[in-house]
Amino acid sequence: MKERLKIGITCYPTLGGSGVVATELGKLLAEKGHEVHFITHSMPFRLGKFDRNIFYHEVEVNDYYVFKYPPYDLSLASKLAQVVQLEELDLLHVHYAIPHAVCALLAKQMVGDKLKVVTTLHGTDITVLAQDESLSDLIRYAINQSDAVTAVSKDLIEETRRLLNIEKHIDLAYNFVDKRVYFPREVTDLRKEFAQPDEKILIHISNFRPVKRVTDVVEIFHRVAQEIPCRLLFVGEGPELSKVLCRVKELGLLDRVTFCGKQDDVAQLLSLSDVMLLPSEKESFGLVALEAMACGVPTVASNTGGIPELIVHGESGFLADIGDVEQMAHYTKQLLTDKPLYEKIVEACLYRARFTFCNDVITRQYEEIYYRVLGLP
Ligand code: GMT
Repeated sequence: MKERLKIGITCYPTLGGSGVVATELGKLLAEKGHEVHFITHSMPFRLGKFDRNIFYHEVEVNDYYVFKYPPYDLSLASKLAQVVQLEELDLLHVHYAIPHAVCALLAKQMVGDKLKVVTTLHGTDITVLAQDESLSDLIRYAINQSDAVTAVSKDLIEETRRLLNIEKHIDLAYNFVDKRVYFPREVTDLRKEFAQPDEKILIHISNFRPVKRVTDVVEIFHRVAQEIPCRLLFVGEGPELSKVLCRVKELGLLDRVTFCGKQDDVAQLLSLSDVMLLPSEKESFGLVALEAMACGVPTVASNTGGIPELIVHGESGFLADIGDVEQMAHYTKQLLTDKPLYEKIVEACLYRARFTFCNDVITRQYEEIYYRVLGLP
C-alpha cells in the first residue's frame, strides 16, 4: 500500500446522495487502511458498524443568546481546525462548496498551508446556489482556493465553469456504488408483501423536493397502470409529499401505491422492483438510478444534467425530455412488456454498475487526487 493518509471528511450527514457518497467513500478508504475522521453535525446515517480506522467528531453549535442564527459554519471551521491539529490530518475532503469548502479554507488559514483541501461538488451547490448573486463570489472563491476540486459529472463541470466563469481544473469523479451492498438480492418473500405475482412494481426514491418532479411519477404510473397490472412504491419524503398524495387520490390510485417513507436499506426494495422512475428537472448525477442499476433495475429518467452520462438511452435505460410523461410511460411499458429487451437492458445495467461506476475504480481515483495534492508519489 502507498502511504497511509489521515483524512477528514465533512458532508451533510443526513439522507441525500452527497451524504451517501461521502460516507461510503470514507468507509472504503478506511478499509484500504487510511485513517478517516468524519467531522459533521450528526453521525452519517450510513456509517454502520464499528471500524478501527473510522472516527466521528461531532460539531456542536453554540447557541449564545446574542446570535440571531446559531453560527454552524464557524463552529464547523473551528472544529475542523481542532481535529486537524489534534489528529494530525493530512487533508480535508469536503462535500459541497457552501458552506463546507469555505469552512475548510478557514480551518486551513488557522492551521497552516500544509493542510490540503479537496472539495467535491454535488450539484445543488452549483446549479442552485451559484445562481444566487449573494453567494456566487463566495462559491467561486471556495473552488479557486481548494487544492483540488472534483465534480460528479462532466455536465456539472461544464455548468460550474459556465455559471461561475471558472478556469481552474476540476477532476471528474463519478458517483459509485459498493457492489457488495448493491446487487440483485433474493427477495421473493418480501415481494409478495407489495404485489401479486402477475403485477409489476415501479419505484421512485427521492427527497421529494420540487426538482424531482415527483408528481410526474404519478402521471407516468397512471398511464402505465391503465395497460399493465402494476404497483408503485414511493421511498423517501419531503416537501412535495402531500401534493403527490393528493394527485394519487385524485386519480383513484391509492390502493396501488405504497408510501414507504425514509428507508436506509434500499437495495432490498430496489431488488423487488421492475423499473425505477426518475423524471427530475435536474440531476447532476442521479445516484439513485445507479443504485437501481446495480440491483438490476433499469431506470426511465429525464434527459437532464449528468443522467445521460450514467444511463445510455436504449442501452442501459431510457431517457425522455423533462416533463414528457407520455414518452416516459411509453418506455416504461416497453420495458415491462418486451422481455428480451428488458433482459438485455438489465444485463447492461449490471455491467455498467459493476465495472464503470464501481467502488474500486472511483475510490482509487480519489486516492490519486489526495496523493497528487499532497505531492506524494
Ligand atoms: O438530489 C438531491 O436532492 C440531493 C443531492 C445531495 O446533495 O445529496 O443530490 C445531489 O448529489 C447527488 C450525489 O452526488 C447526485 O446524485 C444528485 O444528482 C444531486 N442532485 C441534484 O443535482 C438535484
